[in-house]
Amino acid sequence: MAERVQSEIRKKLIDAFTRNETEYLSGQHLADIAGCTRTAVWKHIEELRKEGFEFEAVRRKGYKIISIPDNMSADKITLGLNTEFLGRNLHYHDSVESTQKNAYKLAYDNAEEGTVVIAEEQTAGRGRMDRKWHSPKYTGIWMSLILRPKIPIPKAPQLTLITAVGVVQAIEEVTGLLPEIKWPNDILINGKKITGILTELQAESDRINSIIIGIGINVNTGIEDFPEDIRTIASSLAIESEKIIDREKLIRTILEKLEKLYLLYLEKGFFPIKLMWESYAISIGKQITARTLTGEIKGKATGITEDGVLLIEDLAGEIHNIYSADIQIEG
Ligand code: BT5
Repeated sequence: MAERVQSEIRKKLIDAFTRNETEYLSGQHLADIAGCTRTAVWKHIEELRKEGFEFEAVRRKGYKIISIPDNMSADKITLGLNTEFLGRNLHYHDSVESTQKNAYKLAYDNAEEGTVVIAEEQTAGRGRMDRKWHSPKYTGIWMSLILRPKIPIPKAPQLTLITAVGVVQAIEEVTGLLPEIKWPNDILINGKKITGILTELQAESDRINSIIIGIGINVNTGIEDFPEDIRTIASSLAIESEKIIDREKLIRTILEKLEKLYLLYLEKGFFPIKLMWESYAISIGKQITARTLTGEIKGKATGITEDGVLLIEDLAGEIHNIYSADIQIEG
């Protein structure tokens, strides 16, 4: 709680500085805005300096902001974040093994719902089934979110689809690009993978304790940043739009879209999300091959069920329910 109050104060201060970039703001004025003492204002400014913010301090006039750092910071991300709970408790790291690992620990220690872990780099980023997720420094968004929905365990995969819809909406809004979803967890642009989503559970017997949603987005990644083996299948928002994208703005937009969708889901169930998801899905109506742990199924993807399960109709007209697989689109 105390941490939350401190970060609220800090947000109010940055907000005041960035709205009045050309003016000096007195210590007292800042203290009034932030609802703290002048000593606390001074301490926060020192903390911000350590994060790379630059201020000019002039006796009797106060402080003026000179520059904001290039790398991301929890403060810059949450500045102007318009959510109720998602991302309000935000843990930002320069480098971690995997944000999933940090989020797991936080969830285990009872972190509040909506807690988010973000890192500039992952040294052991993971995909599904322990595959590698390549997460080079300063180029992407590598983040994990903690949610605690009161839903039965079999419905947990729906969270992957909700997340995909939120990420697609946010990418559309921030970049103008039109991404598509490949069931269950890939977001593609021009057929190349931009985003992967990894949904993991902490559960006790039949009760979900928390759902950890990992989102990896190639944002300002250059083609040379990808290892050889994924260069032909992966791309980034910057490559596709030929522009550098503001990562913090994209993170905020994702958190905002996702919170809205999540609340809609808790109130109205999966149906409205299913309709949105289908409007972005590329695999539906196409001939696909689904590789599951038990074998390969070829056929036409006819849709998804209320629970987010993929339906494939094979050549014999038999319908298969696919809970987890890698999909290849044949045409
Ligand atoms: C995924 O797995 O697509 C889920 C990726 C989730 C990553 C996030 S980042 C934040 C959080 N922390 C983590 O440690 N993970 C999550 P899957 O469908 O299994 O796809 C993995 C495959 O994608 C790999 O085998 C590669 O072929 C390919 N791949 C690896 N890195 C990639 C990248 N940066 N961009 C595109 N494709 C990549």
